[in-house]
Amino acid sequence: MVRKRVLSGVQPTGALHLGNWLGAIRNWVELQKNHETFVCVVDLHALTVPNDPKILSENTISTAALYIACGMNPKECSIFVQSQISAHSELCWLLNCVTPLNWMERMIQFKEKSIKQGDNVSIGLLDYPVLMSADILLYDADLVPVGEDQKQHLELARDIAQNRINSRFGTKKNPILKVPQSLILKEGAKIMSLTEGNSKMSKSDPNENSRITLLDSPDLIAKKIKRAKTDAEVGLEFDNPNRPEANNLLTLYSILSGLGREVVAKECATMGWGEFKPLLAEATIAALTPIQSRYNGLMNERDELNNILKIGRDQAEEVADATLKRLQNAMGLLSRS
Ligand code: AQP
Repeated sequence: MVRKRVLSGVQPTGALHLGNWLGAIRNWVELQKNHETFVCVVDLHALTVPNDPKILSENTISTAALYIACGMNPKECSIFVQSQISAHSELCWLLNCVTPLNWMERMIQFKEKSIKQGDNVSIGLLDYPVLMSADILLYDADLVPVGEDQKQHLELARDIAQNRINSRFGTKKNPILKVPQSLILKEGAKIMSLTEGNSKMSKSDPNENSRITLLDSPDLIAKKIKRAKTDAEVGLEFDNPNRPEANNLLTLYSILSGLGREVVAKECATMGWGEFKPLLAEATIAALTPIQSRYNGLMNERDELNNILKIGRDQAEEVADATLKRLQNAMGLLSRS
C-alpha cells in the first residue's frame, strides 16, 4: 500500500518551545510510523526576520538535533535543511509569478510581524507564505501537520496549487501539483504565552518568560511557571473564555503529565494556583528531561548529525527536483536536455 506523504518544518529563529513541540513535532513523531515523512529545518524562512548569521547556523543544527531528540527517527523519515535544496527557492519564484499580491497582504502573520519590523519590512516577509507553499508542494505532500497559527498559510498553498497552477497549466486528469490537506490536531494546536493567555507562545516574543524552551534547565522552568500570569479565581478549568491562562496552563498540564483532560479537570477543579504551579513545573521537567539528554548526546556527535542531514537531503532532493521539473516544463521553460 502506498503511504501518504507528510511534510512539515520549523524555522530556526530561536530555541524551540513547548508550542513547537506540542503543536507540531509531537504529531510528526506519530505520523512517521505510517506515513512517508519529510521534515525540514526551514532556515530560508528564518531570514525574513533580522538575525545573526553565526546564531542562525547554530540554531539550524540545534533544531535538527531537537527533531531527533523529540523522537523523529532518521531511519523512518527524511530530515533535511531547506536551504540545501535549491528547488525550494526556484519553485518559490515560479509560484510568485502566479500569486496575486493582494492574497499576500491578507496574511495575518505578515500583518502582525510587519508591525514589529516597522520601516524595515522585507519582501521576504511578505513572500514567506509563498515559500512555505513551495516547501509543501515540492514534495507532493498529502498532509501537512501544523498548529492553528499556520492554517491560513496552508489554505494559500492549496489555492495556489489548485487555482493558479493546476487549473492554468494542468488538466483535471493530469494535475501538476498535489493539493495538500492540513492536519491540525486539536490538543496542543495552540499553546499560549505564559505571560499573556491570549497571545500564542512564540520564539520571537521579546519576553523570555513568555515561553518554556525545550532546553530550559529545571530551575528556569520552575521559575518561569512560578511567574506565569494567573487570575484571581480558585480552581482551574478548561474553555472558559474569560480565563485564557487557566485554560492554557491546564492544557499544558494535561498533555505533559500524560493524564489527559478529564483527569486533570477533576484533579484541579478546586485547586489554588499555589498548589497547581509546582505540579505543572514537575510534569514539564519530567517531560523535557529525556529530550534534553538525547539532545546533548546528539550535539556531541556532530559528524553523525551531519550525516543524517546529508542522507535526508539526498532523499528529499530527488522528490523535489522531479516536481520542479514538472512545473518548469508545464510553464514553458526550456528544459536542459
Ligand atoms: N504556540 C504554538 N502552539 C502550537 N503550535 C505552534 N507552532 C508554533 N507556535 C505554536 C507550530 O510550530 C511549527 C513551526 O513554527 P515556526 O517556528 O516555523 O513558525 P511560527 O509558527 O512562527 O513559530 P514561532 O515560535 O511563533 O516562531 P517565530 O516567533 O519565529 O515566528 C508550526 O507548525 C506552528 O504551527
